[in-house]
Amino acid sequence: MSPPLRIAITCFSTFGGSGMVATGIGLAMAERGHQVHFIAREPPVRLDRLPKGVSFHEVKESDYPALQRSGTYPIALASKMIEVATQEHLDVLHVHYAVPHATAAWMAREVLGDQGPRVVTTLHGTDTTLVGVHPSYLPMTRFSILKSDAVTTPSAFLRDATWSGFGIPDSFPIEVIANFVDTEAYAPARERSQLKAFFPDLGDDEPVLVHVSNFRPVKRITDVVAVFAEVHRQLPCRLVMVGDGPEREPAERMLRELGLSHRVAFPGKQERFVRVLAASDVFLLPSEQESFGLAALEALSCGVPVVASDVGGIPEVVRHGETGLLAPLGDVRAMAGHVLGLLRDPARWRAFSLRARADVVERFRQAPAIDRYESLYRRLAGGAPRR
Ligand code: GMT
Repeated sequence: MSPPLRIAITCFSTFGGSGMVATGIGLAMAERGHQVHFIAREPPVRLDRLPKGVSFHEVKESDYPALQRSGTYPIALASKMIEVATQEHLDVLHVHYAVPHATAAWMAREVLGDQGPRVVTTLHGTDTTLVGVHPSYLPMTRFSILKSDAVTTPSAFLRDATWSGFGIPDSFPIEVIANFVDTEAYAPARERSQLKAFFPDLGDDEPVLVHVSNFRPVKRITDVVAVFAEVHRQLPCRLVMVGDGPEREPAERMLRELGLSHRVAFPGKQERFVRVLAASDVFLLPSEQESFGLAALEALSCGVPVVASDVGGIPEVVRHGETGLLAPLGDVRAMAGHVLGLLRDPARWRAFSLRARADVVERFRQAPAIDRYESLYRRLAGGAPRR
């Protein structure tokens, strides 16, 4: 039997898909007997327990006044990576989101030399499509990607966008390992009582739309409201908006102006929203950009069809016409038409729901994805050449 690996994982800890994926990988690796060290500013949201084999290393920054707004986090992070790598004899350092994690990993590895761990960088989205290619970050992000011993993306879309956005030749290997979902935790369960907590007067057949995100501009939250308003005009329904962020206020204002506030619930950031999700009828994701769309995957896993914009990696997750329906970016009328087409035809909705669940079980289960990461780690730890 191969010996257990010593793995460190760095990610952003706040409400967001990349931290959830990173945490899922770490916990699954620990279950397989590997030693896992999370290195981050604070424990990732889904790391609410430290099971056997898992430890957390906090990155602390100095509060010295002259350093304020000087962006010293990558230095503090690299220093912590060096400390953990030295103490724990790490085999692999897996960083999620290139800016600034891949750069901190490169710095740490430069200090540690040939004894240092192999670096895996998983790109997640805006680290390629928005932030990483911003002129303020591009040269360092590109360099840090090229210096990683292995690079992965959750979709073919993001792999191709990385090659083109950073001017990296497509001979540079980027492995696509799709994000995954815990299909047991995210399973169909249509308990209407979950929704009545938000809407006590909810009618038995009244449809409920749902959206989950960090409410950043890229999610086009006001399009969620516009789609809902158009559907509601033709078929009374409700909307649950799980999450929080900068676009919540404009969305609430828009709902007040439309006189629809009483039809919409904003439960805020919720870690345990799966039962609300599973009880809802259609998941809305009209994003400007998504490298993958983890929230959509979680909905599909619960058998909830998705109506989304046809951008980025979404078509790799949502099969148009089978598990969900896609429309051009910003085309809220088309999206509303898609929602109505599902809600008005229960047999069609049911066919989408069954196919959604089956497709997720076939393509996005956790175990095969973890197998891919584990064999990548073993390949690197076993002496694959360094970059
Ligand atoms: O890149 C971001 O905007 C943040 C990132 C995150 O931390 O959640 O989201 C990205 O990574 C997720 C997990 O891989 C994907 O499901 C999201 O589609 C992706 N977001 C974008 O591409 C906008």
